[in-house]
Amino acid sequence: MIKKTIIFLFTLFLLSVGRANIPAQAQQVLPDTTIFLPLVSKGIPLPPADAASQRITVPEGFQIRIFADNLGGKPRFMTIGPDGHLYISLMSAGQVVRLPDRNQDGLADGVEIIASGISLPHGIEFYDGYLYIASGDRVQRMQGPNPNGNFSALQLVTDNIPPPIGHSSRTIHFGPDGKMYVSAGSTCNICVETDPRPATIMRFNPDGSIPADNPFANDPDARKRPLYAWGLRNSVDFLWSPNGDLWANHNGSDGLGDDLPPEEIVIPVQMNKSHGWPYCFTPGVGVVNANEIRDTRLALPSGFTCDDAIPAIFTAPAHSAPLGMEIAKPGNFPVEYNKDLYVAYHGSWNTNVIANYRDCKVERVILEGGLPIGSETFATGWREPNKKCGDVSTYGRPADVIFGNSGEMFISDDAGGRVYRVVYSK
Ligand SMILES: [Ca+2]
Ligand SMILES: [Ca+2]
Ligand SMILES: [Ca+2]
Repeated sequence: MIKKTIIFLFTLFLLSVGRANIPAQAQQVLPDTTIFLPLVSKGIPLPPADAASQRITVPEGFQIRIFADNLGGKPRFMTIGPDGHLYISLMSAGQVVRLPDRNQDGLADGVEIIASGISLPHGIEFYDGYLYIASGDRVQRMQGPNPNGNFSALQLVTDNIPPPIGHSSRTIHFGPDGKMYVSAGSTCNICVETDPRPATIMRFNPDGSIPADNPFANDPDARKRPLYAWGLRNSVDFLWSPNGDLWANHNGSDGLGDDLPPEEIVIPVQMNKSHGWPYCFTPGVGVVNANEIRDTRLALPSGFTCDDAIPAIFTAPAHSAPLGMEIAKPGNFPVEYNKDLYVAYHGSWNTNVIANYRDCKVERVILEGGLPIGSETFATGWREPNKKCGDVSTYGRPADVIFGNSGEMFISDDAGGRVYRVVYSK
């Protein structure tokens, strides 16, 4: 019986060779875990060793491979579509593309352009039949994908988003309340913004209108109406915790040396509250339980103290530069790994002492009872020894981390132009 099954599976494998052009739907009727028996370990395909597996270190039992290479235009944020395929923004190319793996060999089959001509597309997320795209000064959406994989034309959702001055990435996620949240970083390193929208997380209805329970829903200044939370210098990513809380990261300011301010990795965001910047920051590195302290470069506004700011509950060394992050999904990683938070650190360009050069890596933030209790390096090796991330010798810099439907990890790399796939295969 076992022998028969193996012959059957091997026949399916042979049949599947050379079928790259058959429609996705036809392929989906094939068993999806055992067709590629020769390459499969623990039910998940593992391509042969490559340049990434030779230089990037991951924990024992994990394997990293290049999923897609030669992606121009700074690959940044990723999401998995309702079709199970990976979508990614190519920020400086103005495109959103799909990287399907229809033959399920663990390698992207090609690059399919879904949208183009967008100014600085960054955050992307599917919601209620649409792909939403947050870009420089707007959110747009497209209906789809239809069964042929196609999308409708782009339509404007809202342009009540600050223009891309300074920090230009715009990140979008839909909350458990069915609202659309968009983060926008500051225009400057440290300053008092004149436009109320930079350095905030904004909240909209999915059609771009303003929820009636927003703190400034009826403000005469229309720019204030989407504001949800502020004092967030550059929250490149945010998500909802296992307990349903909104967590954002935040890239701290420059100019206070190699060690200050600590990088705020997990900020439990609260509506209608400041989270510190530009006046205050969370002290300490690691698990913290302390009020924010003064950044004395700016005078406090009247009626505000650092005790009024919501502090981070987990921080990292200054200039670590957290970008995309996601909590693991079950299916592939061992149970002790598959409930933790994984964060792409872009690494530092702005530290001076070699020992303080912050690595470009993927960090595992260990969660217990739904809260961070510590962290460790999960994937490292992109920079050369004693060189800064961003140096010409750097192989790449992680920009986003997401998990696929089988629990495998994808890492985007906006310096190397790649997406990597990490699986546990012991
Ligand atoms: Ca493939
Ligand atoms: Ca803060
Ligand atoms: Ca994310």
